[in-house]
Amino acid sequence: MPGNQPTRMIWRDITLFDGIATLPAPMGVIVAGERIERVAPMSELDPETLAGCTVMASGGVMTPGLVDCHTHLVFGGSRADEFEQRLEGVSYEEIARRGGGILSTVAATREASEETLFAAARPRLQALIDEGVTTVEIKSGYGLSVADELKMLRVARRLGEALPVRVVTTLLGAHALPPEFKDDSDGYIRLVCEEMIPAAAAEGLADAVDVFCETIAFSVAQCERVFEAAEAHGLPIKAHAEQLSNLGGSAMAARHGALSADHIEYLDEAGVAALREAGSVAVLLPGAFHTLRETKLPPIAALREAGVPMAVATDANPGSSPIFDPTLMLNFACTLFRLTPQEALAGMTAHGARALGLDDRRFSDLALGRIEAGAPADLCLWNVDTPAALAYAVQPGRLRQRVFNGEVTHD
Ligand code: DI6
Ligand code: FE
Repeated sequence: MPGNQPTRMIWRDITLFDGIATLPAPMGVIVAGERIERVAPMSELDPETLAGCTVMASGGVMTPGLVDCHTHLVFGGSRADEFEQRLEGVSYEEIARRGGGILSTVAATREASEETLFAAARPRLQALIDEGVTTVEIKSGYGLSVADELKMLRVARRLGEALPVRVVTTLLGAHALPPEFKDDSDGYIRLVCEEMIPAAAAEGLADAVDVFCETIAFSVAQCERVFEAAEAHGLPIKAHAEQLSNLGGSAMAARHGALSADHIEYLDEAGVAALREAGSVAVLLPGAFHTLRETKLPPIAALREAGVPMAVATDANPGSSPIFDPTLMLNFACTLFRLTPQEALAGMTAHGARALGLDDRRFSDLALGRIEAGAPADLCLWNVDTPAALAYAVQPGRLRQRVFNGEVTHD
């Protein structure tokens, strides 16, 4: 081998969705080591260049590795019993009032050891990986005490060490009010601000801080206190907002420079404008919309018109979105929310990365979610004819090759 240059790999004659758009020509993608070295039409690659590369595949559709920017993959227990109750007509809210819902997962998560949580989450994450995910965000939020939130975040970090996937962690201490603070939600917010965030920051366990801004969770003012504490520790912020009602949580989050506002079925014009001005991402979660049989659609046309980037994620969690299938979300985003297949794909690649602050050099030296020279080689090759076909058919098992950080993990 000449010198100590890394072995080059080429995917040739492929149809390329680069994270934003589909490139029409038969394309070539060359990977050297952990990075993408070159992306070019086949006609521009001379014989000498081609001779220096190992052909990994010829033909097929290539996309960036999928980015699932919103999950709650680490949790104890199951809520299959509540699913049955809901089918019998008991509402999500009524189940919550009976002490079920999020709080039933909190009880099971507190009970579980780190080992148990890890063992339960691993196959969920493996399912995402096997369908093309190379970057995943994992939230805490079912511990709701300093020790149990840190336990969840530690499990999330360990998952990223054990499996070939980038894990981004988010502290969601302000997810629900734990029973021991039943009549003192301000007291709980103080705990989040004064103990939980500092502890997570000190141990380097959280990459961002999230809140649930909703009538059944925390007020705009309480969420703002959480954001101020996050800022004091240099942590970026995001919000579950406008999921069940319009409180203005997204606009407040945008004023604080939020990476994203997530759910946003009830987002109004002012909220759309605030996201646009802040450059925040609108994260769409069609799995929760589907599971809760929502009827209020997020303001897709207004977001599109304003140029707000739209991400798509699974929201994988035991209650409102027990769905561990990223390509199904591409289909749901189109079928339920009327995104174009290209928009849905951008939502699970370039814009998903942006919702995590990983699309540019603001928070890291990665440029994830795109296929371009210099970016980490996180790639998926699919057995489909066109990128749109990935969203069109609901058909697991079409992943032909998966490359994570320059390593072929699936072939
Ligand atoms: N919104 C949701 O849809 C999930 N969390 C949130 O803030 C629900 C999580 C659950 O039901 O366990
Ligand atoms: Fe969520």
